[in-house]
Amino acid sequence: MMMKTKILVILSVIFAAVALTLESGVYLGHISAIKKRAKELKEYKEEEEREKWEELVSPLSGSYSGKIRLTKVNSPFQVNDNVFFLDGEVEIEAGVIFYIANQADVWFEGRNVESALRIEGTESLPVKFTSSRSNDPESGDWNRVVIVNCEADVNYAIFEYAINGLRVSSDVNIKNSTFRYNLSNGLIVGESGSSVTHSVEITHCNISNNEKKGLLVVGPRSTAVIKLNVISSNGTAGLETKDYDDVTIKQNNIFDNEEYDLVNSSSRDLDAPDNWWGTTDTAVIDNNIEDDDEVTTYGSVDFDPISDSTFTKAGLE
Ligand SMILES: [Ca+2]
Ligand SMILES: [Ca+2]
Repeated sequence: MMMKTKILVILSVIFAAVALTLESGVYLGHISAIKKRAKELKEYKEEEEREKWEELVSPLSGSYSGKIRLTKVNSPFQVNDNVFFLDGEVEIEAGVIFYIANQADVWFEGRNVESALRIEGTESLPVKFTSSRSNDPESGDWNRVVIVNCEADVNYAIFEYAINGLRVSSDVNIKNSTFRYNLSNGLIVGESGSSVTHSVEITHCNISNNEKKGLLVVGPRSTAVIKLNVISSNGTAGLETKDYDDVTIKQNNIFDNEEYDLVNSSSRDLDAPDNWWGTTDTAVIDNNIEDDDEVTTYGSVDFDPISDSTFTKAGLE
């Protein structure tokens, strides 16, 4: 190759390299501008999203709808009369406390649109629904929490000193929650006469010291999974199944309830295998279960096989 051509080739390579460097610089500049813009857009959207949520302050009264957030900073919330959260989304932060008075109700309900509720308690900061007489609370001080037509996730919540702690007629997942010191029942699943189908999961809960039933399943269209709970020291029954489509009762510790551990007041036979009943004496277990032996119109309960020891994983995680 001639010297002149060589130089030309070298020069054109250098030019190309310089051009490429410049171009990639411009290109990188473009990328970072796009990234910056995307970040701004994301922040703007997040801000806009935040603005759409309404943060409530105490006292609560009347009805609220839309996107509602109850924060620990604004807690505790005084409830003096019935409060309704309707047609929207509700988020309740860990550590929020509701002081409820005068036999008031707290409703979470979708009336015109399906609603959603998230109770986001933690082990150290549960969400508490309790009596406004915090120094001297008594069972029955307030009425109940109701969740109806409202998909709900309930984690680490406490329902205490009500008439009925909680009634649910929705697709609800209840975990790590405590139902105690209620005048009537701790937790009611379903609604008699309802034709709406819903499924309820109750796991890792402590249901104890309620004066009537710890847990009552009355919904004719309910599918309920009741697993790894501790159900003890309730009055008339630890657990009563009255009406249901499908109920699974498994790996619970159900013991030391005053009158009966389990009542099957449905005419259908019930399977409740693999639970700990506080004893391995099957005659004693059957005596503590009110079924066809005690009331001829009731279905029987097949509790075989029984667990021969307590489920250590049952109760709060
Ligand atoms: Ca029996
Ligand atoms: Ca029996």
